[in-house]
Amino acid sequence: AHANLRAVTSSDVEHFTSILSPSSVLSTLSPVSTASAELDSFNSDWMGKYRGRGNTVLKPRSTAEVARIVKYCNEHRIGIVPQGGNTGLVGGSIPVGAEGQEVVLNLGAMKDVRSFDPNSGILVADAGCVLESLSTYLEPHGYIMPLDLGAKGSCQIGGNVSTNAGGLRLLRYGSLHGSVLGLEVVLPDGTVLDQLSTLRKDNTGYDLKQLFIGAEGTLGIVTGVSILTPPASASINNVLLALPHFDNVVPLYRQVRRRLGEILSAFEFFDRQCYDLVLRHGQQPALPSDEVSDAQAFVLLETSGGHKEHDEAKLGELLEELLGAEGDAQLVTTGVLAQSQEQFNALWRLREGITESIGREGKAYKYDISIPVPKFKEAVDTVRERLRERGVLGKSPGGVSLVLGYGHVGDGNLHLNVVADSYTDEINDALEPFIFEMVSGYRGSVSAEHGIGSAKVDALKYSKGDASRLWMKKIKDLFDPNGIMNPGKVLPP
Ligand code: FAD
Ligand code: 2HG
Ligand code: ZN
Repeated sequence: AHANLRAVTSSDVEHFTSILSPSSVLSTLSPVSTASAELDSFNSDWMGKYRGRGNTVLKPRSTAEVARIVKYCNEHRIGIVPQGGNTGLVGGSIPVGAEGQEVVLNLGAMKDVRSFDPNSGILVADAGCVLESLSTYLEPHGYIMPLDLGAKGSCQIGGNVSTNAGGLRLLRYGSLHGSVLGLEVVLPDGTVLDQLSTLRKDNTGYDLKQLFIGAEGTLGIVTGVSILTPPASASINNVLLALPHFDNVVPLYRQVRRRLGEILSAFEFFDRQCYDLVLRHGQQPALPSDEVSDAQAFVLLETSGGHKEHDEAKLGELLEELLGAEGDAQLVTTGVLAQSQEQFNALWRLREGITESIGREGKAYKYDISIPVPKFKEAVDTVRERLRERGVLGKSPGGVSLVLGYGHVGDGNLHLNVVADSYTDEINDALEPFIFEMVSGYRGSVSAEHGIGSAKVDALKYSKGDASRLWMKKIKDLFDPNGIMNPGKVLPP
């Protein structure tokens, strides 16, 4: 329970119905009396790991409505959990307090594009716009979103900003700290902070909006986003390469960067187990199985450039060089260059489908860490060995079936996933703080992109020292002195 907060009552629900339209309030309490099953999807996360006990969900339709809710909750010491597409992987979008101590404030009903300037590529949108719908909106204008992730069909731009989502294009278009130009945020006292700038350059004092990028809903509610979108490339290709072992990934990355230069737009890696897993869950093999029987690692690279012949010539030379190499110089066993839009999509599905396949396979213990790329395999092997020593690897029932490694090579971000049939203390204790200590030993980060949420609160100290955590807490207290905003997330109490 959160000591500073009280539970929502019928009289609060009555108030919410008076300030919002009737369909915007879901509550098990009177006068609304929604069946509790209808609240299930708002109280459970994408992985099925966290279960909240919120009794009230509010779906405001405007910034003014958000401000009214927040002001009331602040005055009455009711917690608020901002929720976007609920695809987060660290239990950040689910209430963790006692029953009814937090309302879920779901942004899904705020989904309009506010403006788009086809000259500058600057898009201003409501926080609840689904990422994929923004891509679809931009398509006829010849622009794309600067970020792309497997959850695009459900995650919202406000959620992306709040988690500082990375994804598959970061290598090319950089992080949201660069592409977000402005934000509109409802602060914990109900003030609307209008920083919805559409300027490329603005050096007038502290850049407050940066604080909300990656704040995971602990400092305020993002209601609008201004973002710089890049022009769509005329020519896009992708290639899947099979590697005999992981050690070749780094030299391959160097060679690919040298050869492809400015047209490289993604360089993603996944290990053998990931490849077999996605095939088991319905993806089509991209390469004949006898040709990849010895492959221990796969790399998916993408190019986006302005000139078809130029790009294809560059790619052709690279593939010739890679596939023609012999002896020690031979970094890849085989590879395939997509020949059609269908094949292009199918290659991407092999990579993007990993998270979903893991979800179908079992329960995942997820670690999204930044460590030096040459250490990716060592880290995965070390964790597997640890689980073996603890007697939980392969144990049935209740044991670990898979330890997988994949991720964004260009960003130094490894996704280390441990898959088991259930979430148990035994497995958790074998993994934590072991993995965090390992990451700290590499001078890495315990979260490269998914954030801290409720899952990694105890791990924060492995990446942020005493002084950093102290100043983070001061910032939190300054914005949210009553501790109503996403309580129990990011910072230890
Ligand atoms: P939610 O899950 O609803 O919320 C996430 C956090 O942000 C919570 O703490 C919540 O309180 C807060 N929040 C949400 N909206 C707001 C708002 N408007 N104002 C203030 N706070 C808010 N992440 C990556 O970084 N890279 C990836 O490649 C990637 N791939 C994924 C693939 C799959 C299949 C899945 C399921 C997830 C993936 N994720 C990835 C994680 C997740 O999708 C991202 O973190 C995403 O940005 C979350 O957006 P959302 O709208 O679903 O937010
Ligand atoms: C990805 O890169 C996502 O696919 C999800 O960040 C990673 O599921 C995961 O651990
Ligand atoms: Zn990722």
